[in-house]
Amino acid sequence: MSPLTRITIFMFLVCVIDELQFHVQAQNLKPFFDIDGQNVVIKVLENATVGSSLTIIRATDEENDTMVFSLSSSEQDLLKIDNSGNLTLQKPLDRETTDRYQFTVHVADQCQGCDVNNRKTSRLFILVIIDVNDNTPTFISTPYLARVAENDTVGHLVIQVSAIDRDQGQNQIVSYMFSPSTQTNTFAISNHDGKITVNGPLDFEKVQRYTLFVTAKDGGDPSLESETTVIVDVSDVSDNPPKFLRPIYLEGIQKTKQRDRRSYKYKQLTEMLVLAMQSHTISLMVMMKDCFY
Ligand SMILES: *[C@@H]1O[C@H](CO)[C@@H](O)[C@H](O)[C@H]1NC(C)=O
Ligand SMILES: *[C@@H]1O[C@H](CO)[C@@H](O)[C@H](O)[C@H]1NC(C)=O
Ligand SMILES: *[C@@H]1O[C@H](CO)[C@@H](O)[C@H](O)[C@H]1NC(C)=O
Ligand SMILES: *[C@@H]1O[C@H](CO)[C@@H](O)[C@H](O)[C@H]1NC(C)=O
Ligand SMILES: [Ca+2]
Ligand SMILES: [Ca+2]
Ligand SMILES: [Ca+2]
Ligand SMILES: [Ca+2]
Repeated sequence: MSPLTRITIFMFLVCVIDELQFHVQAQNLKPFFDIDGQNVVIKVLENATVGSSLTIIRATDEENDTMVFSLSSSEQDLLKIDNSGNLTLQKPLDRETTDRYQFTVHVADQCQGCDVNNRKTSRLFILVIIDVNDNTPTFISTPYLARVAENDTVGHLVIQVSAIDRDQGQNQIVSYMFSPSTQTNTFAISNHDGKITVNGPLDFEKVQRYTLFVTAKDGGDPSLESETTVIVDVSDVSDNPPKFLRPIYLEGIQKTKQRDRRSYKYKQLTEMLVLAMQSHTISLMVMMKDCFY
């Protein structure tokens, strides 16, 4: 074999080895996200503490190259990820303000001679904020003022109270009840819609104003509640004309009809005198008229 041939073969081998090395380097694969058991949707309670871990994002590099994690999100500084894929919360959450975020996790490998910026694999994740019962039902217009007529009957709608709760699901469902401090059962309240109705007889001569205390309670566990005052004024209806005592008077006539007129007149006048002392002037005048026609 001539020296020239040897050199040619040597150079050829060098080329082949070079080519092989280049090939191996090109074969170094980018890391990939583990799909198995890794949900794209990450759920977190809205009361999660700042600094707590939300999940570990898992990725694999075939060549066991060092992996570098990074994030991109429109929400600056909300999340942080370290190179073990540990995703941590950096700001407090509030589901009532924002109930989900989208963010992209990038993972790159640091292989020899590789440019880390060109070796990113990316995946979109969604952070879903789960409601916590952190809002109390709030009455819309408090205190409530209502008016009923004293002749309003059982079932008559007095007023509807309403409280809103900014939470979600059971944490938002409000039920209404009279607080223990409500001293009367002249009114009833509908548990689900806050309608207050008349539940017993009203009498302006006895009670002119009722003060009701209403509690609104949400369905959370534990539940939150608030209280409002409902003032119900009773209006007078002229259901109390001066008492005439006519039945007694008529009875008097019946009993004395058979007796002589003088006796009848005398008894009647005596009765009227008694009545006159008890009764209103107007009643007396009516009686006098009845008596002498
Ligand atoms: C978040 O709220 C839940 C449900 O009310 C409760 O069990 C949990 O202890 C709270 N966590 C924190 C960190 O306050
Ligand atoms: C993730 O980070 C949190 C907060 O720094 C830490 O408490 C937790 O131990 C870490 N989890 C893992 C698996 O490294
Ligand atoms: C990478 O590491 C794993 C576990 O440590 C090992 O089983 C595997 O053979 C390694 N792969 C390479 C290419 O070194
Ligand atoms: C109550 O009394 C007023 C006045 O007498 C009358 O106009 C009204 O219809 C009555 N209402 C009821 C429910 O009876
Ligand atoms: Ca790699
Ligand atoms: Ca909240
Ligand atoms: Ca609530
Ligand atoms: Ca909430």
